[in-house]
Amino acid sequence: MESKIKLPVLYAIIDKGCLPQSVSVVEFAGELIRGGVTLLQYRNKMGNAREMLSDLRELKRVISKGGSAVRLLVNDRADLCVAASADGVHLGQDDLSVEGARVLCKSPMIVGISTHNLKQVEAADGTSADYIAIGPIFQTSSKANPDPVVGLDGLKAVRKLTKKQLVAIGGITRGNCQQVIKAGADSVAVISDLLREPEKSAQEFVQLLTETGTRNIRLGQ
Ligand code: TZP
Ligand code: MG
Repeated sequence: MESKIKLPVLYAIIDKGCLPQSVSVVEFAGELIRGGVTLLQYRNKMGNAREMLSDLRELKRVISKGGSAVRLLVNDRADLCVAASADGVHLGQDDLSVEGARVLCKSPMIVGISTHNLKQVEAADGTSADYIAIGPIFQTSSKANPDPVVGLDGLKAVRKLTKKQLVAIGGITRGNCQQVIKAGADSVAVISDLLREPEKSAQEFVQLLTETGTRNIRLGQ
């Protein structure tokens, strides 16, 4: 099944557990948005539902105050997505199924799913998911117990299996993101390479990944 949505090239993940203690989720989001981010995911593996809902509501407030077209997705929790009126949910293999989450997050809300191998990608392709995330593409230290690295060749193989929007995740930096798009990803999801100087890093990612950047690497083939 093909995707109805088009994702931006940069998908910024705000992982609360990875932020320095002195930086709030809202401050961090503000910087990312100033740097040109239009798709954010809130990820919090340690917090309880109340804390998560409170963070999500604050995030919604800063996003709508800016009047910008920024979409906010919630990691793992379709219930909190609805409670916070967020734009969608990102599911893992152990969360609600895509169709289970759709009961709460009906289209045009976004439902995305994480996959880690070709079998999971094939299964996800047969669902109503709006996008499939595949990873880790490279080694990452931002995720506990990551699955084996997929690599750029694995990403190319995945690209052949689905027409859905494809998000690459895991170890993606400003130094390797162009190769990832060239290997077939529509979007790159990033945690750590946005943590230091978020506004500047986001700007650089967007610059590298927009048409000029990708055209340059195609011409350089
Ligand atoms: N899923 C697969 S890899 C990963 C997640 C959540 C972590 C990505 O973080 P980073 O710091 O961009 O490698
Ligand atoms: Mg999950």
